[in-house]
Amino acid sequence: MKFGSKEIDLSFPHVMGVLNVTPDSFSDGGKYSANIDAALRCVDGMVRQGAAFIDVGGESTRPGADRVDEAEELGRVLPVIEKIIERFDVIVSVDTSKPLVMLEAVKVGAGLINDVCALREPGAVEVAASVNVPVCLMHMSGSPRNMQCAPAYDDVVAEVRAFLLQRKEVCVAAGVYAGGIIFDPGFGFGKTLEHNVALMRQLPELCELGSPVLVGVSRKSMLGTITGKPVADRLAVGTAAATYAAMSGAAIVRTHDVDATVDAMKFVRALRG
Ligand code: 7PM
Repeated sequence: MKFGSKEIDLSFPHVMGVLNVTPDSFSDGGKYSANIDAALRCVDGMVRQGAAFIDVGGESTRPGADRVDEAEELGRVLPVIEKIIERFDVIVSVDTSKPLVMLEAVKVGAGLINDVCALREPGAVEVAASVNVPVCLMHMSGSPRNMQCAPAYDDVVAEVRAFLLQRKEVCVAAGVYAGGIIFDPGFGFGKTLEHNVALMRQLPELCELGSPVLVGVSRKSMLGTITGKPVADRLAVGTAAATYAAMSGAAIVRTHDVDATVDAMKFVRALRG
Protein backbone atom coordinates (compact mmCIF):
# COMPACT_ATOMS: atom_id res chain seq x y z
CA MET A 1 0.00 0.00 0.00
CA LYS A 2 1.25 3.50 -0.82
CA PHE A 3 1.29 5.98 2.09
CA GLY A 4 2.06 9.22 0.29
CA SER A 5 5.60 8.85 -1.02
CA LYS A 6 6.37 5.63 0.90
CA GLU A 7 5.24 2.15 -0.03
CA ILE A 8 4.84 -0.65 2.52
CA ASP A 9 4.30 -4.37 1.89
CA LEU A 10 1.41 -5.21 4.21
CA SER A 11 1.66 -8.94 3.55
CA PHE A 12 3.81 -9.01 6.68
CA PRO A 13 3.22 -7.18 9.97
CA HIS A 14 4.51 -3.69 10.79
CA VAL A 15 4.64 -1.61 13.94
CA MET A 16 2.94 1.73 14.51
CA GLY A 17 4.34 3.70 17.46
CA VAL A 18 2.03 5.99 19.40
CA LEU A 19 2.91 9.64 19.91
CA ASN A 20 0.45 11.56 22.04
CA VAL A 21 0.77 15.31 21.80
CA THR A 22 -1.93 16.11 24.30
CA PRO A 23 -1.12 18.49 27.20
CA ASP A 24 -0.98 15.55 29.62
CA SER A 25 1.84 13.91 27.64
CA PHE A 26 4.66 16.24 26.52
CA SER A 27 3.73 19.47 28.17
CA ASP A 28 5.06 19.57 31.68
CA GLY A 29 4.03 23.21 32.02
CA GLY A 30 7.37 24.11 30.46
CA LYS A 31 8.21 25.82 27.19
CA TYR A 32 6.35 24.84 24.00
CA SER A 33 9.60 24.26 22.07
CA ALA A 34 10.94 22.04 24.86
CA ASN A 35 7.78 19.96 24.56
CA ILE A 36 8.26 19.57 20.81
CA ASP A 37 11.86 18.51 21.40
CA ALA A 38 10.73 15.89 23.91
CA ALA A 39 8.19 14.57 21.39
CA LEU A 40 10.86 14.38 18.67
CA ARG A 41 13.26 12.51 20.96
CA CYS A 42 10.49 10.02 21.57
CA VAL A 43 9.98 9.65 17.79
CA ASP A 44 13.72 9.23 17.29
CA GLY A 45 13.68 6.32 19.73
CA MET A 46 10.70 4.65 18.07
CA VAL A 47 12.17 5.04 14.56
CA ARG A 48 15.50 3.57 15.69
CA GLN A 49 13.60 0.66 17.26
CA GLY A 50 11.96 -0.08 13.92
CA ALA A 51 8.55 1.58 13.84
CA ALA A 52 7.23 1.90 10.28
CA PHE A 53 4.54 4.38 11.33
CA ILE A 54 4.26 7.10 13.97
CA ASP A 55 0.68 7.81 14.97
CA VAL A 56 0.39 11.45 16.06
CA GLY A 57 -2.67 12.27 18.13
CA GLY A 58 -3.67 15.61 19.62
CA GLU A 59 -7.14 14.71 20.81
CA SER A 60 -7.43 12.33 23.74
CA THR A 61 -9.80 9.49 22.83
CA ARG A 62 -9.78 8.25 26.42
CA PRO A 63 -13.19 7.07 27.62
CA GLY A 64 -15.09 10.04 29.03
CA ALA A 65 -12.72 12.56 27.43
CA ASP A 66 -13.89 15.97 26.33
CA ARG A 67 -13.48 17.00 22.72
CA VAL A 68 -10.69 19.41 21.94
CA ASP A 69 -11.05 22.57 19.96
CA GLU A 70 -10.02 22.37 16.29
CA ALA A 71 -7.51 25.22 16.41
CA GLU A 72 -5.99 23.72 19.56
CA GLU A 73 -5.63 20.30 17.92
CA LEU A 74 -4.09 21.79 14.77
CA GLY A 75 -1.61 23.72 16.91
CA ARG A 76 -0.62 20.53 18.71
CA VAL A 77 -0.18 18.16 15.78
CA LEU A 78 0.93 20.18 12.74
CA PRO A 79 4.32 21.43 14.02
CA VAL A 80 5.18 17.95 15.26
CA ILE A 81 4.16 16.24 12.00
CA GLU A 82 6.15 18.77 9.96
CA LYS A 83 9.29 18.16 11.99
CA ILE A 84 8.93 14.37 11.95
CA ILE A 85 8.66 14.42 8.15
CA GLU A 86 11.68 16.72 7.94
CA ARG A 87 13.91 14.61 10.17
CA PHE A 88 12.87 10.98 9.95
CA ASP A 89 12.22 8.36 7.29
CA VAL A 90 8.92 7.13 8.69
CA ILE A 91 5.25 7.28 7.76
CA VAL A 92 3.27 9.72 9.88
CA SER A 93 -0.28 8.80 10.65
CA VAL A 94 -2.63 11.44 12.03
CA ASP A 95 -5.01 10.22 14.73
CA THR A 96 -7.97 12.56 14.33
CA SER A 97 -11.67 12.66 13.54
CA LYS A 98 -11.72 16.27 12.36
CA PRO A 99 -11.78 16.87 8.60
CA LEU A 100 -9.70 20.07 8.77
CA VAL A 101 -7.02 18.39 10.90
CA MET A 102 -6.89 15.50 8.38
CA LEU A 103 -6.52 17.91 5.47
CA GLU A 104 -3.85 20.10 7.06
CA ALA A 105 -1.92 17.09 8.35
CA VAL A 106 -1.78 15.55 4.89
CA LYS A 107 -0.67 18.91 3.44
CA VAL A 108 2.37 18.88 5.74
CA GLY A 109 3.18 15.27 4.88
CA ALA A 110 1.06 12.82 6.88
CA GLY A 111 0.78 9.55 4.93
CA LEU A 112 -2.19 7.97 6.70
CA ILE A 113 -5.43 9.17 8.28
CA ASN A 114 -6.28 7.19 11.41
CA ASP A 115 -9.85 7.94 12.42
CA VAL A 116 -11.42 6.24 15.44
CA CYS A 117 -14.77 7.59 14.15
CA ALA A 118 -14.33 5.92 10.72
CA LEU A 119 -14.95 9.21 8.85
CA ARG A 120 -18.40 9.73 10.40
CA GLU A 121 -17.83 13.42 11.20
CA PRO A 122 -19.51 15.68 8.64
CA GLY A 123 -17.05 16.43 5.84
CA ALA A 124 -14.54 13.72 6.77
CA VAL A 125 -15.37 11.35 3.89
CA GLU A 126 -15.05 14.24 1.43
CA VAL A 127 -11.62 15.16 2.77
CA ALA A 128 -10.47 11.53 2.64
CA ALA A 129 -11.66 11.33 -0.98
CA SER A 130 -9.80 14.52 -1.87
CA VAL A 131 -6.39 13.56 -0.48
CA ASN A 132 -4.11 10.89 -1.78
CA VAL A 133 -3.39 8.87 1.37
CA PRO A 134 -4.90 5.72 2.90
CA VAL A 135 -7.35 5.81 5.77
CA CYS A 136 -7.85 3.53 8.77
CA LEU A 137 -11.54 3.03 9.61
CA MET A 138 -12.00 1.98 13.24
CA HIS A 139 -15.10 0.56 14.84
CA MET A 140 -16.39 2.33 17.93
CA SER A 141 -19.81 1.96 19.44
CA GLY A 142 -20.93 5.36 20.71
CA SER A 143 -18.47 8.23 21.20
CA PRO A 144 -15.38 8.48 23.42
CA ARG A 145 -17.61 10.25 25.93
CA ASN A 146 -20.15 7.45 26.34
CA MET A 147 -18.66 4.34 24.72
CA GLN A 148 -17.92 2.45 27.91
CA CYS A 149 -21.42 2.98 29.34
CA ALA A 150 -22.83 -0.54 29.12
CA PRO A 151 -21.68 -1.56 25.64
CA ALA A 152 -24.01 -4.26 24.25
CA TYR A 153 -24.10 -6.37 21.09
CA ASP A 154 -26.03 -9.42 19.92
CA ASP A 155 -22.93 -10.61 18.08
CA VAL A 156 -19.99 -8.26 18.43
CA VAL A 157 -17.91 -9.82 15.64
CA ALA A 158 -20.80 -9.76 13.14
CA GLU A 159 -21.64 -6.17 14.08
CA VAL A 160 -18.05 -4.96 13.80
CA ARG A 161 -17.68 -6.74 10.46
CA ALA A 162 -20.93 -5.22 9.12
CA PHE A 163 -19.94 -1.75 10.35
CA LEU A 164 -16.52 -1.85 8.69
CA LEU A 165 -17.89 -3.14 5.39
CA GLN A 166 -20.65 -0.55 5.42
CA ARG A 167 -18.24 2.31 6.17
CA LYS A 168 -15.96 1.11 3.38
CA GLU A 169 -18.91 1.10 0.98
CA VAL A 170 -19.89 4.66 1.96
CA CYS A 171 -16.29 5.85 1.61
CA VAL A 172 -15.71 4.18 -1.74
CA ALA A 173 -19.03 5.52 -3.08
CA ALA A 174 -17.82 9.00 -2.10
CA GLY A 175 -14.57 8.54 -4.02
CA VAL A 176 -12.14 7.17 -1.41
CA TYR A 177 -9.71 4.75 -3.09
CA ALA A 178 -10.79 1.23 -2.06
CA GLY A 179 -7.18 -0.02 -2.11
CA GLY A 180 -6.24 2.51 0.56
CA ILE A 181 -8.68 1.41 3.23
CA ILE A 182 -7.51 -0.27 6.44
CA PHE A 183 -9.89 -1.85 8.97
CA ASP A 184 -9.61 -1.77 12.76
CA PRO A 185 -11.99 -3.59 15.14
CA GLY A 186 -11.35 -0.88 17.77
CA PHE A 187 -10.29 -2.85 20.84
CA GLY A 188 -11.58 -1.14 23.99
CA PHE A 189 -13.84 1.30 22.17
CA GLY A 190 -17.31 0.51 23.49
CA LYS A 191 -16.46 -3.10 24.36
CA THR A 192 -16.40 -5.25 27.46
CA LEU A 193 -13.63 -7.75 28.12
CA GLU A 194 -15.83 -10.48 26.59
CA HIS A 195 -16.36 -8.39 23.44
CA ASN A 196 -12.63 -7.73 23.11
CA VAL A 197 -11.83 -11.39 23.61
CA ALA A 198 -14.38 -12.46 20.98
CA LEU A 199 -12.91 -9.98 18.49
CA MET A 200 -9.37 -11.18 19.15
CA ARG A 201 -10.42 -14.82 18.84
CA GLN A 202 -12.15 -14.17 15.52
CA LEU A 203 -9.58 -11.74 14.15
CA PRO A 204 -8.67 -14.13 11.29
CA GLU A 205 -12.21 -13.63 9.87
CA LEU A 206 -11.88 -9.86 10.07
CA CYS A 207 -8.55 -10.12 8.27
CA GLU A 208 -10.29 -11.87 5.35
CA LEU A 209 -12.65 -9.00 4.50
CA GLY A 210 -10.46 -7.57 1.77
CA SER A 211 -8.76 -4.72 3.65
CA PRO A 212 -5.59 -4.95 5.74
CA VAL A 213 -6.26 -4.85 9.48
CA LEU A 214 -4.72 -2.63 12.15
CA VAL A 215 -4.91 -3.68 15.79
CA GLY A 216 -4.33 -1.51 18.83
CA VAL A 217 -4.30 -3.30 22.18
CA SER A 218 -1.18 -1.82 23.76
CA ARG A 219 -1.63 -1.06 27.48
CA LYS A 220 -5.41 -1.25 27.20
CA SER A 221 -7.67 -2.16 30.09
CA MET A 222 -8.49 -5.61 28.67
CA LEU A 223 -4.84 -6.49 29.29
CA GLY A 224 -5.09 -5.09 32.80
CA THR A 225 -8.22 -7.08 33.53
CA ILE A 226 -6.66 -10.30 32.29
CA THR A 227 -3.34 -9.89 34.16
CA GLY A 228 -4.43 -7.79 37.12
CA LYS A 229 -1.57 -5.36 36.31
CA PRO A 230 -1.50 -1.56 36.06
CA VAL A 231 -0.71 0.26 32.79
CA ALA A 232 3.02 0.45 33.58
CA ASP A 233 3.31 -3.36 33.82
CA ARG A 234 1.51 -4.45 30.65
CA LEU A 235 4.51 -4.78 28.34
CA ALA A 236 4.68 -8.58 28.39
CA VAL A 237 0.97 -9.16 27.90
CA GLY A 238 0.84 -6.40 25.28
CA THR A 239 3.61 -8.07 23.33
CA ALA A 240 1.81 -11.40 23.58
CA ALA A 241 -1.41 -9.81 22.33
CA ALA A 242 0.36 -8.07 19.44
CA THR A 243 1.99 -11.39 18.49
CA TYR A 244 -1.36 -13.16 18.57
CA ALA A 245 -2.90 -10.42 16.41
CA ALA A 246 -0.09 -10.61 13.86
CA MET A 247 -0.31 -14.42 13.76
CA SER A 248 -4.03 -13.98 13.12
CA GLY A 249 -3.31 -11.81 10.08
CA ALA A 250 -3.12 -8.22 11.35
CA ALA A 251 -0.90 -6.10 9.09
CA ILE A 252 -0.20 -3.24 11.51
CA VAL A 253 0.00 -3.29 15.29
CA ARG A 254 -0.29 0.02 17.09
CA THR A 255 1.77 0.17 20.28
CA HIS A 256 3.38 2.34 22.96
CA ASP A 257 6.13 -0.28 23.27
CA VAL A 258 7.87 -0.27 19.91
CA ASP A 259 11.09 -2.08 20.83
CA ALA A 260 9.49 -5.25 22.17
CA THR A 261 6.75 -5.23 19.53
CA VAL A 262 9.23 -4.94 16.64
CA ASP A 263 11.07 -8.00 18.01
CA ALA A 264 7.77 -9.87 18.20
CA MET A 265 6.92 -8.92 14.60
CA LYS A 266 10.36 -10.10 13.45
CA PHE A 267 9.58 -13.42 15.09
CA VAL A 268 6.20 -13.63 13.31
CA ARG A 269 7.83 -12.78 9.97
CA ALA A 270 10.48 -15.44 10.52
CA LEU A 271 7.80 -18.06 11.12
CA ARG A 272 5.92 -16.98 7.98
CA GLY A 273 9.11 -17.46 5.95
C1 7PM B 1 -7.10 6.20 26.67
C2 7PM B 1 -7.82 5.13 26.18
C3 7PM B 1 -6.13 6.82 25.95
C4 7PM B 1 -7.54 4.65 24.93
C5 7PM B 1 -5.84 6.32 24.71
C6 7PM B 1 -6.56 5.27 24.21
C7 7PM B 1 -6.61 3.07 18.86
C8 7PM B 1 -6.44 4.20 18.08
C9 7PM B 1 -6.39 4.76 20.17
C10 7PM B 1 -6.83 1.81 18.25
C11 7PM B 1 -6.63 2.96 16.15
C12 7PM B 1 -4.81 4.12 23.08
C13 7PM B 1 -6.22 4.64 22.91
N1 7PM B 1 -6.55 3.44 20.17
N2 7PM B 1 -6.44 4.15 16.73
N3 7PM B 1 -6.29 5.25 18.89
N4 7PM B 1 -6.83 1.82 16.88
N5 7PM B 1 -6.66 2.86 14.82
O1 7PM B 1 -4.68 3.11 23.80
O2 7PM B 1 -7.02 0.76 18.86
O3 7PM B 1 -3.86 4.69 22.57
S1 7PM B 1 -6.32 5.76 21.56
